[in-house]
Amino acid sequence: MAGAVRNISKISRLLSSSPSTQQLGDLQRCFLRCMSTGKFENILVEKRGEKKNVGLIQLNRPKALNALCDALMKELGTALDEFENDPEVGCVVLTGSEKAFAAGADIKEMQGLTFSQTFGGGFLNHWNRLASNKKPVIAAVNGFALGGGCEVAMMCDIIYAGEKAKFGQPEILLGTIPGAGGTQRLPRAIGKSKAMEMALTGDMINAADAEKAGLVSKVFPPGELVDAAVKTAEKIASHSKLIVAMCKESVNTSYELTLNEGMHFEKRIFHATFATKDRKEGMTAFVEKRPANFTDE
Ligand code: CO8
Repeated sequence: MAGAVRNISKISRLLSSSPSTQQLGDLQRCFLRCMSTGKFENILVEKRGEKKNVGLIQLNRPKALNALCDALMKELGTALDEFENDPEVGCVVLTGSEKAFAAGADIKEMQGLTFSQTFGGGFLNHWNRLASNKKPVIAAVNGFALGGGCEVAMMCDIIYAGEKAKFGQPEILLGTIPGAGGTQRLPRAIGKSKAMEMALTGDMINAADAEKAGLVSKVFPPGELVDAAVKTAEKIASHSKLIVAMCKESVNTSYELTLNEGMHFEKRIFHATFATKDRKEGMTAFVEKRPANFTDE
């Protein structure tokens, strides 16, 4: 509610002057934030990019460093569903604030829970929603990505980091262990020794080390991070959504299968692209020396 009031005051301020083009852009952004603040309590949602083909989700619990409470994760699922069903959107960017992408699952929510409540109640099972998104998701990580925050970033397809980002799995310091991929996706991303070091000590690594280890693909100055992620997302969104989904599925399958099985799967998907209009259009456009006009069919 406070966020909505802040946004409404900003809109009134801008309208009472004669807004420049840049201010009009601010105005539009503010309006979108205002709309999404009305709908969601813990995230901000808008569409970005020249063609508005990028869905941007910003985690927005600043006082709790974007701790991933149950309500936030449910809202994230809803926002992802909406972008998944929006034919305009071809890629999603997930970000937080400059101080924190997310400082983990909400410790205050977990503090009083018992084994029977977590095991019996399937505690936080819905966190998997992000990992099963069909459209690609880019994590733009500024500040802390700790525990569940690091795990959420790793559920995304690409991670870009701000120079001051810090990644860690500090659950061991709380007397527990990672529960959403920290012991599974992290070793696959950075190797056993580094993952084991992080999980067993609880120590954080900085953006430069995360890039060196292969956890993140690029590092940017904090203020440029989200725009850079949106730019990459626009590029992905300009391709056939159908083929992008097939490509994403094929890369992700490499985590599940042996090399032989994976090669077989890839070949089947490659052959399947020949059943699409977009494969024909892409190759015809190349031969005719013109840009491809994909229709996602
Ligand atoms: N949960 C709840 N609240 C949090 C969390 C969190 N994870 N992190 C920070 N906060 C709150 C603090 O309590 C504080 O609130 P208040 O002002 O009301 O006291 C506010 O955010 C600001 O935090 P700090 O004052 O601590 O800020 P600092 O800048 O001093 O420190 C740190 C920043 C280093 C990030 C520090 O806050 C910290 O260590 N946070 C906890 C990090 C952590 O341990 N994360 C792992 C949590 S466990 C987890 O993620 C398991 C995931 C399992 C998923 C399973 C899915 C199936």
